[in-house]
Amino acid sequence: MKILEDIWVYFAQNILTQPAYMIGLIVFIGYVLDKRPLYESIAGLLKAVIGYMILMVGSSGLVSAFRPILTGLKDKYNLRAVVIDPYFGQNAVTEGLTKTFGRSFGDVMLLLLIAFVLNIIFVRFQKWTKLRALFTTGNVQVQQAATAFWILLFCFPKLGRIEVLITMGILLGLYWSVGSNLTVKPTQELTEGGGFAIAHQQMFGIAFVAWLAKKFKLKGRKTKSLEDYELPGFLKIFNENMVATGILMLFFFGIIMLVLGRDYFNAMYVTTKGVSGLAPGASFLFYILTTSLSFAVNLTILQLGVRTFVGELTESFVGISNTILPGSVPGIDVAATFAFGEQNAVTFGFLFGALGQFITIGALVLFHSPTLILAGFIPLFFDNAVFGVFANKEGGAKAAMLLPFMSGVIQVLGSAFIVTFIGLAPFGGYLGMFDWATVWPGFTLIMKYLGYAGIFVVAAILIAIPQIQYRKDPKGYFQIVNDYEGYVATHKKNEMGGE
Ligand code: ASC
Repeated sequence: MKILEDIWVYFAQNILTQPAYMIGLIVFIGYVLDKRPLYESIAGLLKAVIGYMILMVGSSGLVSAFRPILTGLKDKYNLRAVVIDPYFGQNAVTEGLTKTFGRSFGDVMLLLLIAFVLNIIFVRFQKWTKLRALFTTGNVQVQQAATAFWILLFCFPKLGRIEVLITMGILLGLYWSVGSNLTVKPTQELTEGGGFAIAHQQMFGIAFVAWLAKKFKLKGRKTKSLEDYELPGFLKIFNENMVATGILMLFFFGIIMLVLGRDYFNAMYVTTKGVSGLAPGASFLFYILTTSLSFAVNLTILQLGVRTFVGELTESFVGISNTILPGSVPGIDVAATFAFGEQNAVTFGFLFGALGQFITIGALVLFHSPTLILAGFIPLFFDNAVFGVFANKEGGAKAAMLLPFMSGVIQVLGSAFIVTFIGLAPFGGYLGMFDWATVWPGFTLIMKYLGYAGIFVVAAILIAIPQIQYRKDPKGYFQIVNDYEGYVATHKKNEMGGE
């Protein structure tokens, strides 16, 4: 037994929670099942791992450069506020658990095992469950497990270790399977049959945005997408994505950096021992310029990483979906969507989401909210910029501005409510991603007020969702993953016939 447990912990720590190796392993297994030669399977594994590592360079470059700028206001003005960011959320939970509940959650690896096995079983028995996606993004699972643990203890303080583990295993396992399954259609449409779904923190959000964006399409008229705007005169330079991103971010972060002031970045230089921040005597102007332009640099790196591994993943997954898990797709990090769709939608989504968040934060101050929220970079970029991409694809330019804006408002309000309700506010952080500011507060209310019956209600809601999706389009439901071109052909015909 002990040896099995050791093997599992080793696997969970080094592969399951490290998406680069997880994706690499899936690619390898896929190729082996597809009877490719071993050398080709190993080459595929390496390319996928390297691609994912490139993505992480871009994504962590963005996060490490821009997170301190957004949270700087908290340090500078000594604010007591909750930062909405998954890492702040995780730290807050870890710190608060012992102080509030006198407990800690040491069973993450076991939980991931339960959820992973459940997810595979659900997909394997998709004839009944109607679930099609395999969740592979272990890093966010760990963050979500921490928050879910707090929520469960808040609702049911008396639950023992085993009961918590079972309840969480079922609820999170369902949320991961059902959520990523919800993204199958919008992601297939965005990537034109890319062969993957999203496994992240805004899966319900993506399905909702894609659905709502479609309503922006005017019947019988062509809806303008961001790429359809030919800008006149000097504005033409905004048609080039890198230039547009560079200028807009320079403006956006330039203002915040000026407000924070030179001293803040000089102090950062000292505390980080020169790793980041501004060296004494160096030019502040060029520091702002370099930092802001690095947004476009890191975004480009991130996209290169996605392009490197997604091709391998799609090709190799055929081996898995032809053999052990028919009709399935891998659910992967949401950053993968940045390599698809209209590039300016990323920037627009980010900026309009930020506008929504800032205005709402202003309203919290104005109305003396008991909890103040501070914008975090990860929800702004990995929720709202993504919503911009999906909204632009499904509903055009207006949707790409309005929906991320609304998301910004909701992220702040939903997080302010839940973090106050569950008593996490004093610890200064909350996960804050879209689903955790909407769906999970809803689940929390159900469980808090219905008691144990609430657990069954939440599970029943989750189980029902894929059934409803399936009933809307029984023919296309599996075809969209098994044969995307066939799916497009039949649906085009139906649409034309229906008009
Ligand atoms: C998150 C989180 C990250 C990023 C990353 C995006 O929610 O915790 O590190 O988004 O997954 O690529």
